[in-house]
Amino acid sequence: MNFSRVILAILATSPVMTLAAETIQHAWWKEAVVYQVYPRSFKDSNGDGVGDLKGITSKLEYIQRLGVNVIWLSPHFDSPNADNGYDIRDYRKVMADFGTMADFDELLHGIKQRNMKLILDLVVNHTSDEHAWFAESRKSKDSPYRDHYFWRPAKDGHEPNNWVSFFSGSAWTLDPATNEYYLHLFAAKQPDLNWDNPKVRREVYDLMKFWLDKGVDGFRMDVIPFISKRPGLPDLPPDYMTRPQYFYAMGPHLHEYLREMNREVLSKYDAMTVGEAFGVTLEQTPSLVDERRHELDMIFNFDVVRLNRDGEQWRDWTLPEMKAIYTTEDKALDAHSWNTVFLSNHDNPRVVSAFGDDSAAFRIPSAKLLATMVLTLKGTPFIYQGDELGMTNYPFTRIEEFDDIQVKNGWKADVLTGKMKAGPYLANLRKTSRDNSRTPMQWDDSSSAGFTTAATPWLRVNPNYKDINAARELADPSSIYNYFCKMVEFRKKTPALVYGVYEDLDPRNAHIFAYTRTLGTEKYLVVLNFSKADVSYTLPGGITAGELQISNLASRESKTHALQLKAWEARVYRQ
Ligand code: TEU
Repeated sequence: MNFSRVILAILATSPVMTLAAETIQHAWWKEAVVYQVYPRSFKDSNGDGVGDLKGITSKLEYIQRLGVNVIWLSPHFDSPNADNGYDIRDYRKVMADFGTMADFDELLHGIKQRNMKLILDLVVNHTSDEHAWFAESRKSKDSPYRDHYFWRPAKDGHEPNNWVSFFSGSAWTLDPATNEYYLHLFAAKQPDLNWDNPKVRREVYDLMKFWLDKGVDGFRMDVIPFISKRPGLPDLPPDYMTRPQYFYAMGPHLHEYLREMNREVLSKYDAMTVGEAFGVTLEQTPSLVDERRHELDMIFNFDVVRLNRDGEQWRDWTLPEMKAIYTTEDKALDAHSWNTVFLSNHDNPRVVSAFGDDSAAFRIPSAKLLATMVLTLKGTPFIYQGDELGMTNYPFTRIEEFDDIQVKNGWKADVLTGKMKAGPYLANLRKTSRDNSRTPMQWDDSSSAGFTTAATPWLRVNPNYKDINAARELADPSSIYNYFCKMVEFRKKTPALVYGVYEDLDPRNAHIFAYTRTLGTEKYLVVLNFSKADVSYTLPGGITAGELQISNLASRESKTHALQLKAWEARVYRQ
């Protein structure tokens, strides 16, 4: 549908202009709904237990039916898989486990044929230690590639500084070949690239062009705020030791490098960019996404998705805290900036387990409520594979069941050293581990949930696959999947849900999230009951609910100011 025309028509007839026509900057990526595919876990086509590109191609119809129009593909590049592809050995090659370049071309073709777009994962803060640049770099102190990375001699017989890795321990590893340390903010097999070296930046711009020239539509940029390091690599101040991301991010040349990347590459294509902004505060966000600065289109802010975490420890979150973040985000971003909305990804637990209620009684309504929220808030929605089915966290009980390097390193550093007890450590992982979202997609009730014909998939299938799977949900009109389809469709045909002004009507209410989205005379009211109790709710400010458009529990209540909401009920009204 042509939003521009609809919006101009609405504004032309609008007596009260809540949003002036000139403040709306249209863009396809603002109107998009993005679906993240984690290739390792999506669909295995050749029976080796690992998902692959042909598998994704075979499921494009499933994705298209959902109504999403952009696919974000987690890394599919050649990699030794120390961190499941976030350690790249060759940026121009497809990971052998996932197939060939011909398979990639076929996937891209299939996506385009269905009028969808594809964005890739640009992981350029670091490479694999098996990348040819690093292999050269480590050979000698005067290697022409030495300065592609950060090499430093020992300081008083120790690491060059006190920086910590996100995957436990020091961010420095001593390399015997030259007896110097190299920097890695993540695993030792993920050395950080030195962006202050113009040759590195040129290499990155070239590889971006390589994929854009193939026809991809943009990038999700992995930990992009970390690319500019603080000069002299000063020690982490003590209060940053448990949240080093805020020290590593936003280095002095970040804006300069992003603008250069934009000028040299992105401005020449109709591409979308979304930066993974780990360590970026809300106050800093506009400096990255204000369109007049020509840096990024939008970023992922982690305040909501990590609301349930204190460092790496699970904490119980409250609804007023969540609402306050959405309001602060909204206020921080003006008409020149755009936001994202997401509650999960491959680094976080399942959305229904983390923010809903995955018990048998409430899994379905709470998953639908969360879908309603993500698809009616302001910002481009990102949906992680399997969340459209209400897939849940995995019932991990033993350390051997995990695959993630973050878990394995953490176990060695914290449990095997006696710093933490195994029981509570596992209990925390059960709620927070990244592997919760990486278990294979549940396609049907055959063995391994139809993900693979191999005897053992690379990561265990959630035992609940007989109940929770795509085949079952496609056939059931009242399923989470079909509700998602309906919500995506509703958002796509409703400009107010994309561009409308956001207002939280009741910020302090501990159970109800009630907000409006207004564009000209078009206004929608969203009411979400975030509790397992039924709630009688009087709308604040004398508001009366209008015509009911969507309900996750087949409610019929309309035109009233006193709502009888069931547990986890979600409704959308047209005012
Ligand atoms: O993640 C960035 C990041 O810093 C965190 O989300 C991190 O994964 C971890 O959860 C910190 O506690 C990106 C990728 O999304 C992630 O999969 C990679 O492992 C990481 O970068 C390194 O490339």
